Amino acid sequence: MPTSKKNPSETRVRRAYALHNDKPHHHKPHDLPYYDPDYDHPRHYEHEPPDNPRYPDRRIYGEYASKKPPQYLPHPFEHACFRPREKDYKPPVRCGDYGDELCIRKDHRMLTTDEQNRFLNAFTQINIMNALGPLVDIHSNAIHQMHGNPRFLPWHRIYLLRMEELLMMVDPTVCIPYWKSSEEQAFPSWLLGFTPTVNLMSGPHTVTRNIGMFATLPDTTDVAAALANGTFNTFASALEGIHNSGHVWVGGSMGSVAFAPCDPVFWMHHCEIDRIWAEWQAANPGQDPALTGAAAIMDPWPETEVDTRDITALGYSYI
Ligand SMILES: [Cu+2]
Repeated sequence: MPTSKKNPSETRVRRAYALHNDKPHHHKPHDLPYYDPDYDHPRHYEHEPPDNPRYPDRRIYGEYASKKPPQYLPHPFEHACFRPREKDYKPPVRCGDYGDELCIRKDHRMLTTDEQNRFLNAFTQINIMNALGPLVDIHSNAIHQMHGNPRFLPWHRIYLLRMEELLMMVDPTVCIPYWKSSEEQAFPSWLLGFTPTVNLMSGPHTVTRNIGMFATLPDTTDVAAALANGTFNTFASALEGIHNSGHVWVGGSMGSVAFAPCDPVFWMHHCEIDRIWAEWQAANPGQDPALTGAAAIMDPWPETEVDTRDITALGYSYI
């Protein structure tokens, strides 16, 4: 592999190392300060996600989980939570495990104040335990080929599920609500003051927004037009376009692939995209993405495209 086409994460590690050494560092001769894209010799991406010894939970991080988790370093949840005495325990809040709870995903406008608070509290908890950052980092890794092709919908279906499982480890009553932006034409007001800082591989990122500055929000006519498509590829590409505009409409972190999942509205936006897909699936039985071989595996997780077809089998529903 030519040294000028290094994996970006290697560069990041070297940069972090240089900072850590606190010595002046210089560009090495092979670290050119410019880069001309060359389509005949595309960038080489590592096929193995980085080994991350801090996150041994394979259920959530898939191939990103440590291959050899050190004995002395338990999962963040295993030692981050105090436990009350048995006689003081108040179900259902618990920590470190989740079972087979079925999630009923609701329109965020149907949530009670208590449900809104539980969602934001669980989001905050997984964030301060540094369990959210590595999930966001998975989204910044282009090797998963999750945008601009038929993997878009099935891949994000599993991604949402992993997030929901993480939230449910803190509070099993929490499900990801959906944001029907085409109908509302407004940002969920209860999220406006919530701009968390998330620790990513690239460093801490604080959520910003630039609502309505750089795009208009697709409306119900756009969604109806997407739903009218009779084949998966025409439907999914129309829906991905609507989804892209929603990202840009929120702006700030949501406008960037690497940072978008730091904003809780990312999950509510994708929940709505997933809900629209489920609605289309019910109306177009048997129309599945044509994915085979490696493209049919929703890496870094083991689920295949076939596993993503039935949301009830995945353990959730929409009302
Ligand atoms: Cu995405």
